[in-house]
Amino acid sequence: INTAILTIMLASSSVMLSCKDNSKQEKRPNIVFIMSDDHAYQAISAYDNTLINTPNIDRIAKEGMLFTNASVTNSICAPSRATILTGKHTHMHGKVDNVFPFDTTNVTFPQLLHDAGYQTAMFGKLHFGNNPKGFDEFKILPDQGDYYNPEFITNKGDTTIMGYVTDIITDLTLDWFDNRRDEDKPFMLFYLHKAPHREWLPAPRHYKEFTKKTFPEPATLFDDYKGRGTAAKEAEMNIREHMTVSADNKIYPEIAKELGIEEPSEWGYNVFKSKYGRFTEAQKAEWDAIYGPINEEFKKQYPSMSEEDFMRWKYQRYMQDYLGTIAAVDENVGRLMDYLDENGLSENTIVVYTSDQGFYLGEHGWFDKRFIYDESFKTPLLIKWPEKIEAGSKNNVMVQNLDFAQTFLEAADVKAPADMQGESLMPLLEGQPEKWTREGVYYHYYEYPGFHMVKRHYGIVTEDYKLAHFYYDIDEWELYDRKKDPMEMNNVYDDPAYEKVVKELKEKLKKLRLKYKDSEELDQHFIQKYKDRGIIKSD
Ligand code: SGN
Ligand code: CA
Repeated sequence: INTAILTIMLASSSVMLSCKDNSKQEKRPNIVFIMSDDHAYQAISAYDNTLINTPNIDRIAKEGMLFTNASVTNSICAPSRATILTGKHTHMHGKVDNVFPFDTTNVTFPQLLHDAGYQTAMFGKLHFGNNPKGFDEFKILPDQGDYYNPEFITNKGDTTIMGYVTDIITDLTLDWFDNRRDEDKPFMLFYLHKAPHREWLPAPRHYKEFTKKTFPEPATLFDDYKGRGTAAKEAEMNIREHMTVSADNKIYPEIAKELGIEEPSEWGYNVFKSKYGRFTEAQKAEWDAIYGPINEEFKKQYPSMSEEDFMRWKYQRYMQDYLGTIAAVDENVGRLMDYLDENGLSENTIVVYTSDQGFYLGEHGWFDKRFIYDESFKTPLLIKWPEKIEAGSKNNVMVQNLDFAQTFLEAADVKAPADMQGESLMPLLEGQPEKWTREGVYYHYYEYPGFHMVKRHYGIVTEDYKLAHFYYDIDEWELYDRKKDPMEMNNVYDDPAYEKVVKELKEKLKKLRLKYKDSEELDQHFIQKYKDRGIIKSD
């Protein structure tokens, strides 16, 4: 009898416990983490409406908070994503570049949320080299993925889905909401766009519209890099010199060859052919109807184009396609936001919109990213959470992608591991910026030699200054006065007027390196890996 009573008591207490747990869990917020790939803040109208209107992305800021000073710790795809997941600088989680695989023994915040009872799902582009851990469900693009008729890796095998990637990622997400979301649990959803990553293929409904537009040129489109160091001069990301006329500007390889245009490499032609080769006959016909006449017009004009005209033409082609892909991202973010509203999910859901880094839209004559300079260092960040964040608020403090993990863990009432290196954004979200004490942030870029040839560098960024050390095959320092020279045109490192500033910042940088456990030895360790791989020849 005693055993029977005990069993009943135990059973009922566990029912009570689980009821209690459920009511507690219901209060924990859902998290929707929206990230696009290479989405420059200059191309979100909540920041600047010169280039494009993004009413749906802007809704997140209107109903929440716009961060004007958010940045990444290493401006490149996979390292940024690994930092977001682990809450650590790239030298600590080890994924310092797009080259080497992510070490899956790292603890990521989705694993911790999953252990704490969250339902977890990921749809879209992860770009990691391996599958994410801690997810109940994922459907991710292999590597960079494709814009048209993309393949997906899922936890139930691989599949190809016909159509346009940005629409498909949203369809997959809404299908999960409708059919597999567990209403008894809070959820953590990663909704990750491939767009607007290079080679910028918009959906037909948008290329029809955007190829007719003309965009204002940035003031520094014809930058000659005179006021900068060797790294800016030697980087291979100038629109005129390094952007391909075929893959990037969508000139058919036959026409480019006929005109005698020398591509930076055969690569441009091959990428064009492989992307165009994915189209169905109907997609090809729609494409040709719009891009065919652009090609014909270019054929007529190119022979008499000056170098300047060519730069201008390439910039316009670049913007038309890049921004065209963003139009689809914005529409689809709207679909998701509407779904949350219509299903009573908006109130207790944190919605984040960000990118894996910033991007150059012709500033300094560039495309791509990687540098500590503002357009690539900064990243868009908009957060909405009606329960906590005052609608329409703005925040100017220096936050980083390093801070997401601890923020989400705190929001979910889960203790963050002691070795995470960010800071929870909770005080900022709750309108208590005085609790935020960070004075400067640390940055370190590694992928050199590699695509676009941006040299290895690390540095410190404060509200007023930016100090960077470019190393490995050079030893150069750069200092920018962010207030007086917001476009970062003049390196004032050797200017005697800044002697004191240099001294102080070097001291602060040294302290940050120590705090985050970065060092000369680690710099050498990551160079050695390139030697072992044969990317760098051993001396
Ligand atoms: C590709 C791009 C590069 C880009 C890297 C890294 N070329 O190699 O322009 O810098 O990816 O991008 S592409 O035309 O082949 O796409 S990242 O976002 O994945 O880091
Ligand atoms: Ca990216």
